[in-house]
Amino acid sequence: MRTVTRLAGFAVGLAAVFGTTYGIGRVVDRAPVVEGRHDGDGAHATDEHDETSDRLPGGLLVSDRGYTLEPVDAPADEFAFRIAGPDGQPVTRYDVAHDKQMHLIVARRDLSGFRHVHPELAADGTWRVDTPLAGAGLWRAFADFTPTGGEPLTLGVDVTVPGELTERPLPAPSTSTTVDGYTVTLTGSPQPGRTSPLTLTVSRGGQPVTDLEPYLGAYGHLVALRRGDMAYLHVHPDGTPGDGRTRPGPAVTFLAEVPSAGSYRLYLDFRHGGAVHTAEFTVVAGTPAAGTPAADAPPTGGDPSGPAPTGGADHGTPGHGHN
Ligand SMILES: [Cu+2]
Repeated sequence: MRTVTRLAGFAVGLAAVFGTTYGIGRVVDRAPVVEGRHDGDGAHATDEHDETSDRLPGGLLVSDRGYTLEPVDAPADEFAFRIAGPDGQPVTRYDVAHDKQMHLIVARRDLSGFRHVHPELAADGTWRVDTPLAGAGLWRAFADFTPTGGEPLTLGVDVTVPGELTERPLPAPSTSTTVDGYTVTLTGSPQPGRTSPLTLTVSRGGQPVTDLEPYLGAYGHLVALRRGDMAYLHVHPDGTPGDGRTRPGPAVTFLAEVPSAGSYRLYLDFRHGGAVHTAEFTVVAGTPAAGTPAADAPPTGGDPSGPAPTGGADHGTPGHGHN
């Protein structure tokens, strides 16, 4: 009984927060920069908004800048899609980025089941890959590519795999994880609105791994997905193999830009021993650095989901009266 009541209250709180933040603030503010809604020539542009900085994070849109991600019917053991270009025709020419013309990332909406694969392009513009969707659930598929003559894009589409749905809770934030016998530790704390270095350090059996193998043009490839909407963040490696300063481990540094406070799931792909391994972390962006006063947040401890929604929760604060 009590749980039900509390959940109901939580849902109402969320609705209120989203109504305010997204309904009024974000959507209206950002709508003018979503390409395709205006077929004008920029007459609507305002001087106050720099188009680049105003763009949404990647992966939230199925269609952006005239390009649309279109899933294609495929056998059950295959995933296939096309990218339709501004002329409505499938795009067949792509630039290589991070060693590939197309990066396909899939994850369930609960941020479990992450896979990063590289489909094959057919002459008619259809991309195909052995199905990366591992089991039932609500999946998001991200196509990360650069059409020749265009700019880099990440489009996202929902894909449902029927079956019994099991919601997996987001693992608690952690700075260390293990995968395939490797231990990976994370240092650095992403801060909203600025470029933050994140360093991942790989060891095995207590020994630092100093012979990581290049993978996708770097000693690691990092993807970050935001909890709540699966915004897909571009994270750039700091340095490339052979540049004279970047070592093949044990530390790999990335530069991450997170658009907001909140929880993110990080997925580090690294190659060692001829195989690609994926280490996963939950991080909370906007966590004050050590020594910084934590605003007026009470020391509740234990809620890994980040700052509580504000506005309405501060009853009882001295001096906060009602009219
Ligand atoms: Cu890739």
